[in-house]
Amino acid sequence: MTTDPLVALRPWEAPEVTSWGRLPMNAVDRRSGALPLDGDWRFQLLSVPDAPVGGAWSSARVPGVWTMQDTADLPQYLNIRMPYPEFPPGSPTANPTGVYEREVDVPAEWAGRRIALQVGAAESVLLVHVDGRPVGISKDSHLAAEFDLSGVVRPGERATVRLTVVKWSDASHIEDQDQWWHGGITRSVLLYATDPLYLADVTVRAPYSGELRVDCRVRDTGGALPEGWYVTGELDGQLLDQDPEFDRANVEDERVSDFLGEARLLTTAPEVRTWNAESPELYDLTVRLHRADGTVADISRHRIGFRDVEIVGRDLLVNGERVFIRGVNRHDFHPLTGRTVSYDDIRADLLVLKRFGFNAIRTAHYPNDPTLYDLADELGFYVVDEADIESHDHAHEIADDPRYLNAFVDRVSRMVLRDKNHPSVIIWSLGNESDYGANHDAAAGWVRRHDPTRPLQYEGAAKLDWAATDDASDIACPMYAPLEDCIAHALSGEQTRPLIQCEYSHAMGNSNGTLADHWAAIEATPGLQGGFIWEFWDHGILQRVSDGRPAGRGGAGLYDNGVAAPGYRWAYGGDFGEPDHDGAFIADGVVFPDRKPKPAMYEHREIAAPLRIECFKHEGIVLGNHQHFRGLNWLAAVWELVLADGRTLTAPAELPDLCPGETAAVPLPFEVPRDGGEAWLTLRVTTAEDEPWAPRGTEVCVPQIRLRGPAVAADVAVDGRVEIDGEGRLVHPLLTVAPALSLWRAPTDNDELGGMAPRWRDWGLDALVRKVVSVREDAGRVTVVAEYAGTIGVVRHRQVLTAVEGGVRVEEEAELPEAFHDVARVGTVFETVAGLDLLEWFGQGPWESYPDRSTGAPVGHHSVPVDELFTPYLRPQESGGRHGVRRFTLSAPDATGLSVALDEPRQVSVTRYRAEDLATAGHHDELVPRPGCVVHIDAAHRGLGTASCGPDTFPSYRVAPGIHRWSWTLRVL
Ligand code: IPT
Repeated sequence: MTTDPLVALRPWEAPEVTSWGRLPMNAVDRRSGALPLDGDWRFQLLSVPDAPVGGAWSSARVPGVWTMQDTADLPQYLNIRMPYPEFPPGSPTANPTGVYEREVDVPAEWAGRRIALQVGAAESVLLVHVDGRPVGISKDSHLAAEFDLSGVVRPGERATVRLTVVKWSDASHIEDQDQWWHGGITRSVLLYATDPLYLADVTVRAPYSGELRVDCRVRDTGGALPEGWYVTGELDGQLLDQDPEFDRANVEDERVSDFLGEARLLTTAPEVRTWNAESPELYDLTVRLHRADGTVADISRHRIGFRDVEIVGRDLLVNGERVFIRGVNRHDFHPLTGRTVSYDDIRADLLVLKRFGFNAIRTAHYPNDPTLYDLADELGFYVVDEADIESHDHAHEIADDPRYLNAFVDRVSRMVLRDKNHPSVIIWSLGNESDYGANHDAAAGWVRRHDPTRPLQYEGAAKLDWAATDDASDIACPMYAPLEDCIAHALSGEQTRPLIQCEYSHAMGNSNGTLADHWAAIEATPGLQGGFIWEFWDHGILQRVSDGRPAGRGGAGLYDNGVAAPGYRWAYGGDFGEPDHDGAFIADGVVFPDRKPKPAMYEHREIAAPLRIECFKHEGIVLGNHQHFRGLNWLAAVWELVLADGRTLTAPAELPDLCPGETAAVPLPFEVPRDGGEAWLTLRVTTAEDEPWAPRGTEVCVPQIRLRGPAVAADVAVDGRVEIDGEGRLVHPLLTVAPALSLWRAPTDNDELGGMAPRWRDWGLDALVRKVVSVREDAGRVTVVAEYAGTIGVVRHRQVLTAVEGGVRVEEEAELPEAFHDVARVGTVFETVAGLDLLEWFGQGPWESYPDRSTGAPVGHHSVPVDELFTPYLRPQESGGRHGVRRFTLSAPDATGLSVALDEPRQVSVTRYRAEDLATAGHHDELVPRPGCVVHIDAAHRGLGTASCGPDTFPSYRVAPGIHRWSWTLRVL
């Protein structure tokens, strides 16, 4: 039996115990001037929390999870299910427990000062000992815990700090988020000292009006406050006023002042520069606590922003404006360190988000690293700050379990106390996927009293009735709601509060179909204001293939462009040998694990474009400013006239001076040549100057409008021969596999989880059996009729091959019986000889696009090496498609090769992989590229949708049965 009182308490199975000896949370940032304790600590991993600590130490990096370092306990991915069967508050007997220890030399100059230890974050139970003495306990894995060590350590001497971290606990049941399970200390540890008289908290109210109020709470370790103390504040160098009323009430009445130690500072910022996500104007606020002689006892520095957030009717208003929330859900994630992220990591995340048009972040599903909020203030994001509560597997039991009441209120209140001064935080969230119960109402009550300046949201409450007015949510914030339901609600006349989806457009694999349709509806429907895409990251962990271990920090640089270096791969659920896991569902972000943006990001960027081409009228091109607060002077642009004949003409663009919401016509910058066929006008919009989030010249959006439709050019039939083999297949010197009918694609994650792919396999779409019915040859033309048999019927396919000038024209017709009512594609597939490594096309691009995700890909003349066309989604799947392709060439460096002209804009893909190559690989590193090209030309291609978690694509993007016709002409270059 252990004699350690902290261990003997078994706090890991006591939900009522949320902390012991922990200091109250506050908004005074102690990071600067502190003694950092990050680095290598002595470490041992116990198999159970009450095992004796032995003499065998290894070392572990702090901050860092031990699951990504060299220990026996590896990451495990499970979404909803807990990794063990014990009911809350129980935990499994086998319970990895990390013991971290190190010596700390307490500075001699700290004599007489108050000394505190801050542990940035530890999951899931932290026990603190100093020199063998129990100091404190903390739970709440994503917020800091502070402990007063004043009476425990001696300045000028060395102390031994031991941090014991128990992995599984009662708290794990309310930290059941959809992410990797890890264990360890994930944020920095530090020691700091203050005067015995110190600023215990600072609360800033900085409304749009500029009337600043700063409430300060002072403490004295001696107990009663000394006579004569006072607080001053400075806003950008200007002294703040004391609130005389307030001071008198607190200072003159001995009892009140001794206990409360409160002071209030006031000012009105003249000509206030207000904060919003487009122009995040910040002010420096410095609060000083003075001793009676005027000397400074403590300082607290803040960067504050003046802004209002309120709900009026059913609109969420920022500074009076109904802003659109173009949000994303963000975890603290890194492929080498798990949940430990640096300032640079976070900044890089936010720069990518800004560059792709996002203006909001939901800190899914816990308070993120404190730096996130500093940077969101600085770069401009609206933040939904979410408490660390997700009880998914046992949601119903826990929501009303009084043993967890304290934990709910504790977690929500500590988040609010930490983050309340950030202008970026516009909404509090009670957590995620935890049903709805009295524990939520208790936490909601606390927030609403403590911070009436911000709305509160909780999906679990609002989902019961979007129109309710008496629950724990001020916002209807559903997840993955069908668009038609959202529109119907907004039009119903019943709407009582803003509708902003907390999660939508699930970004797993090749996804985010119908995003543009969503936004067209949001922008057109009062009452709808946006949502948060699920999610930012693909949480792939860099893993050594040889021994299956996480690469850890040693993996730095071993990836590029979304792909892991040879010998490594992006691990997802199951890859660490977890007996129970949820596979690739962890890879559902808009960026790869190395933060490389997926093609869907370009779609988002265009949908969020600040400047748009509205239409083309006789007076010119109508441009519109779609921002809420900013003019257009931060943008520069160039016009492009794209002509089907291959020309792209450019002209400088003068952008009109438009206020938000305004439109103006500008003259068409080109004389459009009469010849040249189809014509498109593109505006390439870039940053005019350096922005805090992008250097000058960074592309912001590429709006486009069609000026002229295509001219119809008929192929001229010539006398010639089309060669076919005995099976009626085209024989061509540049093709290694003749053109055949294809109805299948390598299932996307949406196809698999949405149920389409299993159906397609049942139907035999992946292995259609071709049988020639007839071959008829006459004067330079061959007609081949074949049947492609699946298990549910036969698709009749006719190919008419005609010799035309320079090549062969292929006219095709496929007749899909009713049973084939929702197939992946209807089109042609063929393979080319090796060496044709460059694709050039006229159509949408340059990035990947699909029928329901093609808004962000402008029509143009694009050119991309074949190897770069493919998108390396973590679990290989259909990828690399290009929408609206009119013609393309595939060529070798010596310009030999082939060209294909299509009858209409079609979905085309050129990759190194057959659909079955992709469908049978679990990871990208298992793929063996084929030397030639696998080319698909589709008459119809199913949209991507988001059915891996949420709505499927719309019926209009599905492939209907019946007759499909398409044609194309193949020529040798
Ligand atoms: C929803 C979760 O909130 C989120 O954490 C993630 O799991 C997402 O789904 C899917 O990737 S919950 C789901 C049951 C709708």
